[in-house]
Amino acid sequence: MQNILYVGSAWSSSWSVVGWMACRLGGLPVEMRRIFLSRPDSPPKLRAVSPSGRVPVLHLAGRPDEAEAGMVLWDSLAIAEWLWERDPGCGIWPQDPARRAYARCVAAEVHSHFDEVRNGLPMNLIKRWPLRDGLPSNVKLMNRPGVRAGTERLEAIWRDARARWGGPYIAGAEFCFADAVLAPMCSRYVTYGVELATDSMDFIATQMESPLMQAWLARAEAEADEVGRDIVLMYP
Ligand SMILES: N[C@@H](CCC(=O)N[C@@H](CS)C(=O)NCC(=O)O)C(=O)O
Repeated sequence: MQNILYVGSAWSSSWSVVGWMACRLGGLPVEMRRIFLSRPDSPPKLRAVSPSGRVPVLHLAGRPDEAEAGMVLWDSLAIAEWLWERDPGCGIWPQDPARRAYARCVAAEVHSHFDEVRNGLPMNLIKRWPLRDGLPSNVKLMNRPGVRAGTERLEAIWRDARARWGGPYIAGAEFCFADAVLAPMCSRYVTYGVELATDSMDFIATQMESPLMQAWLARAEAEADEVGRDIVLMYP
């Protein structure tokens, strides 16, 4: 029996990135199964595997005598915390308690909030927003309610984290689960060509260049070839 991680499309399902990165940071081998979202048959397919009707959702294998065998974990943060409990030395959180507490705050805040940024700048890892008169035509998107305020809060988090822990990642030298939650957020500013402060652009570049993000981007590129780039570019 294999652990199975159900995910959405690699190019557009931001929480799927988070769930997959959690499994990698936690050292859990998984078989990935994709369910396309936003299709007429998506809701029944999602409900068949996920109590919330959302992905990522992790179906655990394991021996019948293990407490969690056969369990279904249906939220990225819950998956990450289960992985940490299973192996507290794994890469989900920093080993240092202060860094770990900080990383947990960041992950929890970003997991709980920022819907305006998510909806205003939908994730699309393949698309690049067009230029008009040499400038990205993203002004309207950034002016959607809450997008600027959310962006300013994200920039404040990145700035504080680097000042406190020295970077390049949120709690120092090691990429942890808080970075996994932030990586898809960062990708939105690349997709829409949004110019932020120099230190924010540097944080975003670090996230986009991390080995885990690079591996996920390769998956998104392969999927775009498989599905057809014209279709992928139509989203959102
Ligand atoms: N809080 C959840 C959020 C999961 C979520 O909203 N996933 C989206 C995809 S990115 C989803 O499954 N949406 C259902 C749909 O589009 O039908 C988590 O952290 O796992």
